Amino acid sequence: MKKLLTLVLALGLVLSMVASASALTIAFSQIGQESDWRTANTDSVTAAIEGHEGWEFVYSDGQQKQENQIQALRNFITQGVDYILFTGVVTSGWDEVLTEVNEAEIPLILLDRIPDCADKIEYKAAFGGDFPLEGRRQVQWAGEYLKSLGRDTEDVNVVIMEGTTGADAQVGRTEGNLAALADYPFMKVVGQQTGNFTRAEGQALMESWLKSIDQIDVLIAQNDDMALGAIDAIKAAGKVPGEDIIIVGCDSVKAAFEAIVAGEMNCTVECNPLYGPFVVETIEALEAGETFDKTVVHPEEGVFDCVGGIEVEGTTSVKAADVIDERQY
Ligand code: GYE
Repeated sequence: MKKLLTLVLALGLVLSMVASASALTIAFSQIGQESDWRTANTDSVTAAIEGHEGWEFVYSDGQQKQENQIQALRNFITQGVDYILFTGVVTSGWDEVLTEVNEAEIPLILLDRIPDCADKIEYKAAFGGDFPLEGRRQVQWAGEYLKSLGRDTEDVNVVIMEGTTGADAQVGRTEGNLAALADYPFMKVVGQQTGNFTRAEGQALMESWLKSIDQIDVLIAQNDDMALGAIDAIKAAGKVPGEDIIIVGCDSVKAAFEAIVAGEMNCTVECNPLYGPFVVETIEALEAGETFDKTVVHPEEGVFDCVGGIEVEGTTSVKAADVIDERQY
């Protein structure tokens, strides 16, 4: 009897050790809920972690405020979580709090918008879009499409609707937009302002541009939500989106595919938000003792449009109508 009891106790101890070895608390400081991209990103990470046996997910929505995110990171430290996933609403101002994360020795994984202090802090892995490339592809698509229409002999007026000022995705895409414009001298920038990555602000900005700028031929919107908001403003002004104004978005969310198929939008450059599988694989590998270098891993991204076959840097566009059914977000 005594032997049996010892055996049962020993077995219990082993089982609890196994359970605690795989039990992890993973915290995510997310930016907010500004776009369809963000929703897909949050859903992907949440599902992947919550679906993993033994892993607990702690989520914090920063509601677009840096101070909320700083508070969330400090709370994660106090709670003693096992991993922190972080994307910052803007690029600068994270040095102090991320140093605190390092001092607490909580492994940090950078996602999406990478902070500008990345080279000064410790992190285990980083994963996010190649924003300058996405920005170049937006302009290259518009330039090549205009050429295919024979419109490279006239002046073409372009407006650039930027994302949240100071966000990595805005900084990188703007840099890419402007760099690529140098190759298309017939494209002239007549407006450049932020629409804050939201549908409502994209609509309001387009409304004001349509009132103040005589001729707008192309809209480069740094995300699809702003492009979709702008479409409403263009329609309200009695113009035909996708025809009177060529519209290029970014992200490749399902709603943009629908707008392209409906003829109201022309192109969307992909920025893949489905980070869940990457996060799980990375944490599993880190737990198994693997290490990664500090370069940012970029997801594979394409370009989807109204015609297909337009050559941009590193890829050829695919007609959105042909692949809309496979779209996951
Ligand atoms: O493109 C936009 C979102 O940081 C890549 O943020 C992300 C961007 C994305 O609001 O829709």
